[in-house]
Amino acid sequence: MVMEGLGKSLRNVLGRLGSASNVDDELIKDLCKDLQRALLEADVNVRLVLDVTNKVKERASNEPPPAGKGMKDHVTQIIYQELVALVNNGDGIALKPQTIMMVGLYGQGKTTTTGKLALYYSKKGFSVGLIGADVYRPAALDQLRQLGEKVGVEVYGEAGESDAAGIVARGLEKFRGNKKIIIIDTSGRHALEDDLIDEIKRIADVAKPDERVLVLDSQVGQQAGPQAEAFHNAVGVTGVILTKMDGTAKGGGAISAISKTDARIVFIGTGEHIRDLEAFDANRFISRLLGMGDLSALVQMVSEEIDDQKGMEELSRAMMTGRFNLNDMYYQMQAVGKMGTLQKIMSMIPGMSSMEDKIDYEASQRKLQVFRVIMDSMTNAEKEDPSIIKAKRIERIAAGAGVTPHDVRELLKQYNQSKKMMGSIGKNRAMRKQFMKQMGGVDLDSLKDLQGSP
Ligand SMILES: Nc1nc2c(ncn2[C@@H]2O[C@H](COP(=O)(O)OP(=O)(O)OP(=O)(O)O)[C@@H](O)[C@H]2O)c(=O)[nH]1
Ligand SMILES: [Mg+2]
Repeated sequence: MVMEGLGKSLRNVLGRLGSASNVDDELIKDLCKDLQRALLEADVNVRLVLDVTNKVKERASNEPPPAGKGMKDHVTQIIYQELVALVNNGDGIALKPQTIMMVGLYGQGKTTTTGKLALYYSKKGFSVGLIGADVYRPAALDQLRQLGEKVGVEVYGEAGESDAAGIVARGLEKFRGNKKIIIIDTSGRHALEDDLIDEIKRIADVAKPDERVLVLDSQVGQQAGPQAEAFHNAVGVTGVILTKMDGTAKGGGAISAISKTDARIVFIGTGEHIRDLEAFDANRFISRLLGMGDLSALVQMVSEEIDDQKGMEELSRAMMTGRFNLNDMYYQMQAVGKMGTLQKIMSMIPGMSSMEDKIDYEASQRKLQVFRVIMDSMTNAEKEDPSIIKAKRIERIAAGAGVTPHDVRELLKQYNQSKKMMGSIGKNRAMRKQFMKQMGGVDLDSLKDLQGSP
């Protein structure tokens, strides 16, 4: 499979770089050749391939590595960044009223993804209407109706009708004015056939959809390029959704698809369930493509932005041993405050993404700011041993920080809860998760593990 091949050959390129004894122009030239071969084999457009390798060459010879970073890490980072740039082809689908038309071959996941998108937009507060324009497969309308029922959105369809464009015209008439988002599910075929192309052209003419989304199974390798091109020529593909990213496929075919359409990847499907849809994230995608094996290198690269290694170690020690004072908590909060960095790291870790969605970064950020101000009004002795903080001290601290005594008590309460959990954290995974949630959702513990890996 081509995308497996792509991931593998890209991993080989990085592996070669990693094991080289020194990095010179010769090696970079060789690596770029390998990189070109890997991308060309994955059917990536020649122009794009040359763009990538020229940039890698140019940056590797002109940009000095940042202080403290070796040439290997530097070049790894450049290659990684240029691959991210290659797939980072624009923003996701806008959160505004619009009509979205799904296209793609048989079984790629159009109907399922239509349901997922319906849920996505409903959750964002939009009214959604679905139009079933698959007149080819008899059960298609039922499948869509079931999905509509699950999500709680209206579905327009005409069982037995064979004129897809007619259905769409009538569906639009019904939904226009009362649905903000209209999504049209269309038929697939085993192969690109003229009648399919004609049909989706006619539908596009009638619907004038804002987005024409190509749904592509991430298992599709070599054929992804020509498939995408044919759909693009017919309706002008504006976005790609990659499905079945939960499987073994790593989605290399997508690179060919976007290079043929100039469209951006907007979402990925990560399972059969209606919730299994993730906004596309170029960093995450490339780290997936490169495989978990290279994760430590990537994290290494980003973790350099968390400068206070020692503080991190102290904190981990505190967490493991249960000796945990307010200074530790303060440090922890500071680390959490570096949200940009932490978010970036999390985005690179396959599997962390679902967790990331559950974190209310803004709320924890606000809370942290208040806590920070309060701690700045405490003496060192108080931070070392918060148990000495009684009513009088609480009043003084509150006055110093310009907050109410209640806020100070909140902080102490949180501290006490955290401390109580500390003892169990080293041993118990569920506890660790709970703690993480309480502290604003960041698993510093596992970060530390990652940082510690070679
Ligand atoms: N594991 C996994 N399965 C998926 C995903 N998306 C779709 N599927 C499954 O893929 C199969 C085909 O999905 P459909 O949505 O019916 O595909 P389609 O493109 O509408 O197919 P036709 O209407 O026949 O052209 C179904 O069994 C889905 O459950 C995904 O992201 N992950
Ligand atoms: Mg379908």
